[in-house]
Amino acid sequence: MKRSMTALRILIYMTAACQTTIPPLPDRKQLDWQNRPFYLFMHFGPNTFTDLEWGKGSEKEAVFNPTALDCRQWCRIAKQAGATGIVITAKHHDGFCLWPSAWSKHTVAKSSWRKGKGDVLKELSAACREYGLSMGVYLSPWDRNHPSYGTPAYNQVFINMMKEVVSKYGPFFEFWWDGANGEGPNGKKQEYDWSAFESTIREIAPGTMVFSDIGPDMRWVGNENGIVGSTNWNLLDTAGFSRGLGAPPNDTLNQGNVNGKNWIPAECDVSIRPGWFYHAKEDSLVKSPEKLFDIYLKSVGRGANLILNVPPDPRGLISPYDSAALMDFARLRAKSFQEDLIIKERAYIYMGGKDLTDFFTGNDSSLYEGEKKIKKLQPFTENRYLDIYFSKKQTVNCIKLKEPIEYGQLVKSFTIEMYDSDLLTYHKAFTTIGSRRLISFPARQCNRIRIRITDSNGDPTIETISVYNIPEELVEK
Ligand code: FUL
Repeated sequence: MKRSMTALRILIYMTAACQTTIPPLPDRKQLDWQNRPFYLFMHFGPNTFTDLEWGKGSEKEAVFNPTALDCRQWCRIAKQAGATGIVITAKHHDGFCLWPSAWSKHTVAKSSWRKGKGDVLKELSAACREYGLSMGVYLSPWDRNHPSYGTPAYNQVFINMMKEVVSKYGPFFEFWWDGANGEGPNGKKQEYDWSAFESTIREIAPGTMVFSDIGPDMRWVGNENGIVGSTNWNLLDTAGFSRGLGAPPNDTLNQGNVNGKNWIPAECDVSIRPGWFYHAKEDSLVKSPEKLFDIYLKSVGRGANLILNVPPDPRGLISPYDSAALMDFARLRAKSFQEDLIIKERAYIYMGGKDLTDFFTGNDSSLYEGEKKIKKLQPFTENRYLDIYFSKKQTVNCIKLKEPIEYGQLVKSFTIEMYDSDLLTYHKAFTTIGSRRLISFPARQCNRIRIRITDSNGDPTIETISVYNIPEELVEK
C-alpha cells in the first residue's frame, strides 16, 4: 500500500504543469502533531507567587510554595476541555527549575514546598499518563539565575538540563525553546549554541516536536494573540535567519512562505488571561468562552495548532474562573461541530458528474483497511469544482475543508458559492486550506454549495468537507 501511495504521489507531481520537484512535506511527527491541534500551556514558577511576569532570578527558592498542588486536577480539566496535552514551563527566564535538577542550585529542592522533596515534572508526567494526555516542556535558554549564564560553559548546562528532563520525565510531544536572550546575573548575554542544542534534542528525543521562532519542527506565529494569518502556509524559508532577534519578520511567521523550502507549521500561543503567569487581579479578565472560540477559528480553523496558556494559581490549582471558561469553550465547540449537515441532511457531493459523497465525508468503505483509515486522493477534474446538493433548503454559516497535507500544501486560493435554487446567496474568495480550514460567515440559505479551487501549486486535492450551522454569535468576527 505504502509503495502504491508513493507512486501515486510522484505521478501527481510529475503531471503538475509547473511543478518539477516534490514540494516540502511534513514528517510523521509533524503530521501527528497537526492532527491534534489544541493543547494547554502552563506557566508556573516563582512568578506565580511574586506576581511578576519575568522573574529576576534572584528570588529566594522559598517563595515557591504551592499549598495544594494537584497535577491531576490540571489534567482532569485539560481532558474535559478537549485538550490533548500540557506543556509546562519547566524553567522560565528566572532560571528556577520545577524539578530537582543536578545542574542548578535554584530548584524545587531548595524550596520549602514538600520540604524540598517535591518535583512538579514528576507529578505532571504521572498525571498526564493517567489521563492519557501528552506532556511537553518549555525550557528557557535565557536564565537570569545560573552563574554560568553568559559564558560558554552555560551551553553545556542547558544541554545537560535537556538530557535530564527528557530522560527523567519524557517522552515529550513538544519541546519549547523560547527565543528570549537577555542578560544573566553577570550582566552578560549568552551566545546560545543552537546547533549543539538541536543535535542534542534530535539525538535524545527524535519523536519530539521542537518549537522555536523558526522551528525546526514548528514556528512561532509572530504574535501572542493566538492568531495565524488567514493565508497560512506550512512552509517557511529559514536560510539567513536565526532565533530571537534574527527571526523573519512577524508577518512572515504569521503567514509562512508560499514557496518556502521547509515544512514548518505555525503554533499559536496565547494566554487565557492578560499575563502568562497567574495574577489574582486578572481573575476578572479571563477570556470568555466566545473569545476563546473566536481564537480557535483563527488558529485551528486556519490550519495552525493552538497552545492555550492556563496558569495554575498559588495553590497549584487551575482557578475556577479559568476552568469555567474552558468548560464552556469545550461546550461551544461540541455544539457547533456536532452535526455535519452533509451527513444529517444526506446531501450529495458531485465532482465531474460523479457522486463522491462517501469519499469526501470519509465514509467510503474503500478508505478502510480493517479498522484503519487509509489515505486516498481524489484529484479535482479539469474544471476544479465540486458541488454539494441538499434536497431541501439549509441555513449554513460554516464550512470545513481539509487538504491531505501528507502530499503537501497545494491550494493557493478557492471560492465558495452558495445558491438558493438559482439565486446566488454567497460568493467569497479565500486563500489557503492546509490541514484544516474553518470558514464562517453570517448565515445564508442555500440548497447548493460550490467549492472551486482557483489557484494551486500543482494538482490540488481535498480530503474532507463538512458543512455546519453554528450559533450565529460565534461566526468569526
Ligand atoms: C515569551 C516569554 O518572554 C514570556 O514570558 C512567555 O513565556 C511567552 C510564551 O514567551 O517569549
